Amino acid sequence: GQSTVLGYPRIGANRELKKAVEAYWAGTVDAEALASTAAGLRAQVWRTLRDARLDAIPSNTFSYYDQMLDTAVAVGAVPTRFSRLGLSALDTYFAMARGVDAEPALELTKWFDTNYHYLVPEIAPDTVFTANPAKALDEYAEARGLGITTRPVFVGPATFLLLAKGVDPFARLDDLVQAYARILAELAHAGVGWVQLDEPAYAADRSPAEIDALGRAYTRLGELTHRPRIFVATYFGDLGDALPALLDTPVDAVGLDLVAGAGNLHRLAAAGPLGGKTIVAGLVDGRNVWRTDLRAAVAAGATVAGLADHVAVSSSCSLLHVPVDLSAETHLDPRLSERLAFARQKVDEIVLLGRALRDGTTALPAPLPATPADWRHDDVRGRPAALRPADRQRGDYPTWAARQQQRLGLPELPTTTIGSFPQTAELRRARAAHRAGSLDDAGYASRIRAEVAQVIRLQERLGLDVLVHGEPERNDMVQYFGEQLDGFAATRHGWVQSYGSRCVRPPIIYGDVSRRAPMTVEWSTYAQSLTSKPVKGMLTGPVTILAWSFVRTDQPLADTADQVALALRDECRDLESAGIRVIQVDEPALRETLPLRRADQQAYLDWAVAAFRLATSGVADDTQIHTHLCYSEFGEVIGAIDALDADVTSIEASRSKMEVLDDLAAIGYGRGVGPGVWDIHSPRVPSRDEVIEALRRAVAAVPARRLWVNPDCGLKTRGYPEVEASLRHLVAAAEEVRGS
Ligand code: THG
Ligand code: ZN
Repeated sequence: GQSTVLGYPRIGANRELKKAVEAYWAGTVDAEALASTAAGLRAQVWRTLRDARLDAIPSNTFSYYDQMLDTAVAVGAVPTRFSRLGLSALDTYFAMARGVDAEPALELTKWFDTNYHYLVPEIAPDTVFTANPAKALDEYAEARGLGITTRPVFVGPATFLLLAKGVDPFARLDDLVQAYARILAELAHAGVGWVQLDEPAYAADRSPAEIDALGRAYTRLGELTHRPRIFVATYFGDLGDALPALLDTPVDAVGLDLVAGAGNLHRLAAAGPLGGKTIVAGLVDGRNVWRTDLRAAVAAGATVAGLADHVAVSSSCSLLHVPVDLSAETHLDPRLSERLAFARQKVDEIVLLGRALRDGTTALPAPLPATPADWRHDDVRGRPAALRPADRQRGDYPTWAARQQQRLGLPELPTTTIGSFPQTAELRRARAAHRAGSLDDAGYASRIRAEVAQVIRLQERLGLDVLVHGEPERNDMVQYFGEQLDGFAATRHGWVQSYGSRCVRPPIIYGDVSRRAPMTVEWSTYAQSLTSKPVKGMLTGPVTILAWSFVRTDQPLADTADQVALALRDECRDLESAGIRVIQVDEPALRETLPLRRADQQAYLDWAVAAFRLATSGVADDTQIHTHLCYSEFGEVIGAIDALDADVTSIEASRSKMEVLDDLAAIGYGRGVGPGVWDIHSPRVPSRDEVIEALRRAVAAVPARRLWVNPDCGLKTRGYPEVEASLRHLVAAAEEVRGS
């Protein structure tokens, strides 16, 4: 079998792309310097893949910001609101990605169930699709110049439109396919032998009409006489009925995710003769960091070989979703690193698998020995089994709400914030100095305490009712807990692109999770010691901790979630004993982790809700539990939000004009709710009158005794001047509406 990958990280081993792009935005390097850094990064990737002896190498997987945006530009889908700005091609591109004064950016949203975010193309009825393959052609030529033949990659036309917004974009598929046909002709003209078109949207539920349209689109493209060979890549799950539809078209290769979509193998077996097509078997997990069980993978590859005339081996999806190179992680426990594979190591696995399938004699490394005994914590493993339903259950809401109110003595429409306060440059410097060892533990702690004290004073001065400590000690809301829990490992360089130039460094959950010591109690109690107002304890929930980590695959997610939940349950109890009366457990990832297929969603929601309840139900009735969700379109998860059993839920609402309150009312949600009255995603300061208007709308939808007043989300990305002004207006508005 041939070997290939569907895509490779583009950020560089040391996030060189992030630094270059941000420097260009800041005006400290020009377009030429940016272009030359980018070319260097591309050359590095191609050479790496060639030197690893990968047979087929992708190109056009580089992007200054996002591959959906690149495809939008390639098909001429640049909204007139950007093209009319009269900027250079590069600045028009960045205007679409980030907005400019006069024009907000394209919407950013999650790429399927991954942690990557793409820009949503805007397709208007009058959008004229054109063929602009310049970027792909340039990269192809650039690689040829290095002696490397590549396969340009684009998002496929069906997925592109299914993810776009506008008036029924998918109805424009025929028009769009015309533009792809012209792109393919130009590629063929330049000598391109293969092109890859990605259609991950078909791993989610699709209507028969959408599946027919996929078949029609690729029949049309496959029948072109002047084209490269076409490889349609699918990933993130089972294709279901879309698989036979795709196999029925005259494309040359079809890629299947055999990691997230084990059912694809059965479908393939049922499909009958494949007419000479190559099946590209995605056998190496592109979304997690574990070494592949190569013997099992070879067996699956051999099954595919028995069904198809030609088999190639690849990653299950683009390697964009894993860190670049494990060899940079020199500090990890060797018993852990020998179990890991990042993008670079996955390429070696794929090459080995390709050889093994071709000649059948390649010696494969032995499977790993059993997990080290000290990664097991029998006390932790025993706890979930000993749990009873009562351990995930609080008392009777109306009774406990009254007791909480008695203890907290809050006014009607209590004001609060979501938890984080601005992370100043000085704070970041202190954290970096502490990490580097030039600031000792005591010096760092006193720096953090000073910050907490300042944040408490500010909130008292503003007159907020429930205060927060501001989270100055946290880099990231998952990383922070990962660093303190057993069973988690942190990487030093394991960056993964989240969106644009922004990256995250997800921790790795490799063993049984347990809490060595209290994680947040010191900071929360210090903050509480400075004020008589209640200070909220701040924790990240079990679902979000799992969603933003690389998770072990040797036990069900539900079990790992319960282990994390038990650690948080102990933390909640410790906060409570230390005098903290309100605890917020954030679950911003609850909705984004929802499985793509409806058939899998209930099982997920069941364990997700159960884990949250396990984390939060160990406290006394008069300790108030809050949760925060970073969005307002609940869709399938709205029932689960009610089932979380939190006393107060804060949500994003300002952009949707409080409509979310009607959605909550419709399902009979009857507890506290804090609809955000200030859109913190924008640097604008809302006026007092604007906040009053938002509050009046909220009061019309929810009885005032259940309403809280807060911003949409945490304040860590904002600056102090705007935070202070906005919170002043927020408090004044609450006072005004309380009185009326
Ligand atoms: N933490 C983690 N995952 C996440 C989020 C998070 N996934 C979804 C969402 N939030 C993504 N949002 C962001 C927002 C900001 C940044 C990254 C993802 C960011 N990163 C810094 C950068 O790239 O410069 C690096 C931060 C650091 O030094 O740790 O700004 O909140 N886990
Ligand atoms: Zn939020």
